[in-house]
Amino acid sequence: MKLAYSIPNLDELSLEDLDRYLGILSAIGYDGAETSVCYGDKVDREAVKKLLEKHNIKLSGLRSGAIYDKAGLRFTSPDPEIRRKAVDTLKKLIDLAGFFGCDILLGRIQGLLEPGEDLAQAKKYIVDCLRESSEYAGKYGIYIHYEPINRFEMNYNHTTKEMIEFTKYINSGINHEVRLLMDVFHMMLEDFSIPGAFVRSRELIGHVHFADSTRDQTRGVPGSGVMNFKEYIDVLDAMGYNGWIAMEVGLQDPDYEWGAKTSFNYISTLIELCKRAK
Ligand code: LER
Ligand code: MN
Repeated sequence: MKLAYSIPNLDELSLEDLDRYLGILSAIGYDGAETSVCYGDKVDREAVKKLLEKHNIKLSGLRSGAIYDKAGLRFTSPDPEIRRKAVDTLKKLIDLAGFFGCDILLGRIQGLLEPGEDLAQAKKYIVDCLRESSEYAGKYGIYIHYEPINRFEMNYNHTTKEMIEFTKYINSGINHEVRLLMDVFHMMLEDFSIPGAFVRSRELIGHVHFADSTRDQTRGVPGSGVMNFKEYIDVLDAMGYNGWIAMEVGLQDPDYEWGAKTSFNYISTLIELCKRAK
């Protein structure tokens, strides 16, 4: 399992600040940094690549939520123009991810359902948009990881069980499968049990987010709340999961370095203890 920590949105970070964040994470011992981008074609990919190589840090994935939160584009829009723009903007992000050889993390771009919109029709739109996008990602050999999101941040597609079913249906019509992004913060709010949700996701799990239950949507540092990370790590290990675990924790400076260090020390210790358990 590889550990990553969040950095601010790549297309809003100066190269100096990116250099600083990557230096902090590299010094702590992280394998990766996770970030969000709205317009993939606006990122100076060569300069970013140089800084990643300088600090020996990989991108664990590119989050796509800003395409909805910043550009206001969504898969569920009744307006075909908006859906087309959402997919085309995502494809530019996939081009960037393909350049870095990292995957795409996706959830919010499906968009909140507006009053009066029909969920069944909205899900049909999502199927078309995601199938087209996943096949496009296949060109680069990278994957889209689709995230179940809790009821306070999205108004449908909440539980692991319903998202396994929905993702299997999406995959039934394409060659390059969509995978699942399992985020313990959402699982805590929506699933019967987190270990059970992980085990059920085993055929589709492709990426994991860790954060603790405290604080608001900025999410708490692992160890600061009620989450049992020892159990989650052991279940992931038992499932043979060896992908990314990205800490999706608040980015407030000046706590940033403290949060990154505390998270790394806590989670990497549990991973080591799990490895050594007979
Ligand atoms: C993104 O990974 C996430 O967990 C939530 O912020 C989605 O709304
Ligand atoms: Mn998440």
